[in-house]
Amino acid sequence: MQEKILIIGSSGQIGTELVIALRKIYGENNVIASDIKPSSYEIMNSGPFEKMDVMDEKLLGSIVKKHNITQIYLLAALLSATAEKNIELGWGLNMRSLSHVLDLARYGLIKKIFWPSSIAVFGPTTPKNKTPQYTVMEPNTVYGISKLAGERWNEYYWNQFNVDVRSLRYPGLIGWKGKPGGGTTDYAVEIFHQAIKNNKYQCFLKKCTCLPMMYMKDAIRATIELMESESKKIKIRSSYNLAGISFSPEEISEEIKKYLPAFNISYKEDFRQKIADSWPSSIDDNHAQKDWGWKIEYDLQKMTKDMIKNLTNKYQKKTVNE
Ligand code: AKB
Repeated sequence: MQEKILIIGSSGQIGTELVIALRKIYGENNVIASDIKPSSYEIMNSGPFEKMDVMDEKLLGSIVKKHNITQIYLLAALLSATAEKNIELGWGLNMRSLSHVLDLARYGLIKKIFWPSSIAVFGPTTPKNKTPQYTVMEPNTVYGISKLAGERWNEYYWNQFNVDVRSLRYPGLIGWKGKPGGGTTDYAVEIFHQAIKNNKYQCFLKKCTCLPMMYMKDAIRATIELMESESKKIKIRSSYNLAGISFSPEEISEEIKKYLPAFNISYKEDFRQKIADSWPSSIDDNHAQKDWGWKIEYDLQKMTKDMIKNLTNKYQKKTVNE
């Protein structure tokens, strides 16, 4: 049977890359992008797009029926920093969107769901280094609380209704195609843009704040590998730890300086420092490795090289076209 995939949140940082990757595998017309606002030029011109607010359960149901959707990747969410500024919307959007999609599977309209969780499910009482899959979880941000609640709902729907839902606890994601929107780890993307454009960057975290991160190419591959694994291999239905690479602003700026020696970083912490301080510094993803064969490819050096190369090209093309 032909899979038909709906990506909710195709204009965001992950959606921008995931839609294109899935269209290459499943065919352009079998991957329907959707968002409240238009997606990238590449997405809008390579396959179907539906304008949709995921809070509108009726509209979601009608789009699922119209396209005979079999799988949903639910990427729409308010991230850690933005959700702290609007706690009602953060909680409402993050929880209601998940419950709408879980119910579509519960009542047999779709077969499989991907839903991203985050390292934000951990909190200040969690062991900071090599944080294990099963540990103390007392998140103290709205985003973290919503992700932990979502994980519990996933497992519940799997146990009670056999809903095939799969999830990853993403670290901070770094890519050159889409920009992140409202997270605490956003600095690790902004730093590349500012280094290439202005040779300087003011970081909103302290120089020694070490956080788990991952290059987008690895994150997209992890997502697709998880979704394409046989169901019996997926032993964890809440969400899998995903380690990535851990570094501080100072360490990434040293790596960038190897390509842009004049680059200068300064530090002025804001409210996001407190969020970062509550998260792990590094993650243990043993279960993902064992259960479905996960293996990371990009380390800090390889990622920095690829980011600088691609972003420099992007900015040069922009200047030529201007
Ligand atoms: C954020 O910073 O809020 C996100 C995340 C780690 O989930 N990038």
